[in-house]
Amino acid sequence: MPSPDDIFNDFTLGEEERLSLDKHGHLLIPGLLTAETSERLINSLRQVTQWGKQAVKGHEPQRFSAEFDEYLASLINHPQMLMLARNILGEDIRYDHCVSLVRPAGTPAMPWHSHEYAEDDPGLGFIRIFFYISGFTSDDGGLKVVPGSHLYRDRAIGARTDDELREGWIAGKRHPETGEELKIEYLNAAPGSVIIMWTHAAHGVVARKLGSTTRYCVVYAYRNPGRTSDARWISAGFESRPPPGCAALMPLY
Ligand SMILES: O=C(O)CCC(=O)C(=O)O
Ligand SMILES: [Fe+2]
Repeated sequence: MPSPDDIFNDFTLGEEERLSLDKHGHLLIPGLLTAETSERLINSLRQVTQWGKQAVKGHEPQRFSAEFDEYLASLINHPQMLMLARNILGEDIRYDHCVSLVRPAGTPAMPWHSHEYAEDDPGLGFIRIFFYISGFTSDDGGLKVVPGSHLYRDRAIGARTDDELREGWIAGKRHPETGEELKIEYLNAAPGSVIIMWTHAAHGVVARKLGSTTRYCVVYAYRNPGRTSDARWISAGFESRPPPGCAALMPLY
């Protein structure tokens, strides 16, 4: 049984999981979030969505979610979150952002893309920890990926459709370690699943069906310090007055 302070059910990210993450670029952990965490997160995300209606440009509640909600902020240095991030990135880590990814019924697909960080230095890692509170299916708000694509550390991956990606970026490329041809994988996630992804991985999101429910998700990002980060969504005010215990995680370098 999880204790009341736990956000995750019993789980240790060991060598096997680390190898899988490094090989594929993502790791799906089904049902990791406790029921209570899921409930609190949904309340927080609804609140953040409300704030979003009066968004100020440059400090949008969606992008700076932890700055608009105390519960979301309290998870930045939650012991289980830090353990997960440090098991992958090593001891020296920084918080980079906390973004709400709430997709109501009818939300269109998100095109293929990747994200940047230290393209020239594979020693500097950047991970995203997605909390897929309501889960998704591969045809309804699902995340799709290209296992192995993260190893190219290419920030410029982009395509509007699966075919465009297959005929474009993927064409002729192989997994640098296994030699297998790269291909698209459509994920399915049970409610409460967590997906960890290296930031350079190619990914896109399938449209949320018109008759579906709202897909609730929030992503926390951590990285090794060493380079600037385009996605570092931390306001000056939040950086100078971080949540309790978070000061060491805030600096850029
Ligand atoms: O909404 C999602 O599932 C993923 C969104 C995304 O591409 C991102 O946060 O980088
Ligand atoms: Fe993305």
